Amino acid sequence: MNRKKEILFFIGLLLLPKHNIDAQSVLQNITHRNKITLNGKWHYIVDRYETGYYDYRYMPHDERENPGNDAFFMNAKPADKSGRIEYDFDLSPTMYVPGDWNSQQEKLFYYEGTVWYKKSFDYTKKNPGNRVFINFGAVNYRADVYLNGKKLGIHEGGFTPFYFEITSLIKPSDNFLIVKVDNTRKKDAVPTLNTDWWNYGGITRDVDIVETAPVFISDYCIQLKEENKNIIKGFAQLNGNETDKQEISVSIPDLKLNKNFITDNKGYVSFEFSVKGISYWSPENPKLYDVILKYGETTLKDKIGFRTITVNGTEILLNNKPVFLRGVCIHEENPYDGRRANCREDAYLLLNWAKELGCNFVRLAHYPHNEYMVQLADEMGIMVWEENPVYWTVSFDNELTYKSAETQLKELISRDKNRASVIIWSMANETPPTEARLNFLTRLANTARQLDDTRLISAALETDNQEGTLSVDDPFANHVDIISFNEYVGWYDGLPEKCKEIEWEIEQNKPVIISEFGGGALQGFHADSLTRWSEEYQEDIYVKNLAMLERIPQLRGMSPWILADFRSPRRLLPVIQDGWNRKGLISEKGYKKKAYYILQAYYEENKLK
Ligand code: GCB
Repeated sequence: MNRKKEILFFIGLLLLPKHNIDAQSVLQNITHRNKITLNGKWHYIVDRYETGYYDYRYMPHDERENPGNDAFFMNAKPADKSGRIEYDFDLSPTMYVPGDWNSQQEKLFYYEGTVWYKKSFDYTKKNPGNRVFINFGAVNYRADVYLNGKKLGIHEGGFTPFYFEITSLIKPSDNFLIVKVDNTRKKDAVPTLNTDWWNYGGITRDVDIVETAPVFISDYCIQLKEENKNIIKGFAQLNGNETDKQEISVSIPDLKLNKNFITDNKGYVSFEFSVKGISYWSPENPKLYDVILKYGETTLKDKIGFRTITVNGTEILLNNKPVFLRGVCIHEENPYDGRRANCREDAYLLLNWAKELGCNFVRLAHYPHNEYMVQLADEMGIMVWEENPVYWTVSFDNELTYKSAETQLKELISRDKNRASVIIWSMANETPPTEARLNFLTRLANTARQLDDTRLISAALETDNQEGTLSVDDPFANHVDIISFNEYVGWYDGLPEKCKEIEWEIEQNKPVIISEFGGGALQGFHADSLTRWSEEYQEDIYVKNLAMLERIPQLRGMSPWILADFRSPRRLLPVIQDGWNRKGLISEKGYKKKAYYILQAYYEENKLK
């Protein structure tokens, strides 16, 4: 750097907002760590003008040396009867965490903006020398987090976990944790302004206080090697002593395995070891092994399945055997309550429906779902497609947008890399092919492959229609392992009858899965099959699409759109939609539509495919 550039660089650093420290991304395996939950009722203040964040000169309070009592994160109280404090968390209402605010408060149903949350708690460490962290499963979209009047940092991205160390700030009693949550949609964010799902705001996933030894295993990966079913490979990373070489062990009691490894002087070790007699994970045999990692006195348990997932020409191979993906798309929503799904029971509801439908596969659209979904999919034997929220028209030429997409993808891969059920990372959904977008998605795909070479890469693309002949003419198809696309013949594209005329010319020598097809129906509305919104119309779409898709020689699976009706602000037709996307096979009241049974029968017939 020349002198002038150097000076500009340092001036730049000085100008950066002081307190916007990024959260750390993923503390591996929160489930089995030593933790207490902060879930429950939290006080909240709806702050439309961000009064608690900016002063009257529109300067963020948290960028001042002395923020003063007007800053909401100070949680101030008047010192005496003359004191002036114009907010009070303890007099403000409460709502549940985890949970979106839209479904908990009628007046917040459409709200997009800032809400402040406060939770007070006491905490006694189990061991005085231990370290303490706070972990958030997800906050949509931006979280500014403060503990006891100090800013911990920020996190952007509504669907992935993040954490902060709070060892030096936490006290035995009267801690107050304050989170400013802002779900304002932004053009350059990921996702962007326009989506066909509800922008649920809030602390939508679990919040935990995690206590660890001074040095502990913060991350690890343990998976079968892609090319060899008898080799387990992975890594472990220590946090807290990055200077000495240290011993960690990995054991899998059921396989009579116990291995010791020595870290390098950055606390990192990668390993490979051979194993015999593995019972491989599959939908028919969702075997999970107890895996125990040990460092010093502390152990960390996980339940891990071992399988390989590869492609060979146009085949998808699970444990080296061809598999057909009988899937369905799912949004992270409990339709009964019209809210974000946020607990294990919600995950059960959705995945049980999928199982009953005959699925061995689900596409978790269009963003990372909560961890319960993949944990349960592991247990239930359901293969999973996970997706980054690069949806429709994100700002492909904006480097900051790219960085946000990349961070969210990395956080997702980091969180779920030990889940056998997860077989596909999807980079995006229905993005318009331009040069900038190709570059954006290719960089994402390269990042995903670098982080994880044991899974497949895809993206929901679109088809080209040349006089009734459909093909995939998208240069990003060269960068994926599986060609996936959404098609809506019979709904957005002609009437169901049109399916009969469609020819396929998919030239890529790769497996094909249809990431979406379908149409809308109001459950209980019956008419002839040409009447839009009737169950019969939707049924006909399924009958005709399934016959049409059979004509694709490389067809190796599908995930029709969608398991259940879901809320969308774009769906405004009175009586029929009323704010719901009606393409569900199941209504928001849990009733199955006729099309459900068509797909169920098709999957039953194709079980052995
Ligand atoms: C799509 C989108 C999905 C929409 C769906 C629809 O192609 O990928 O997010 O909800 O169509 O219902 O139009």
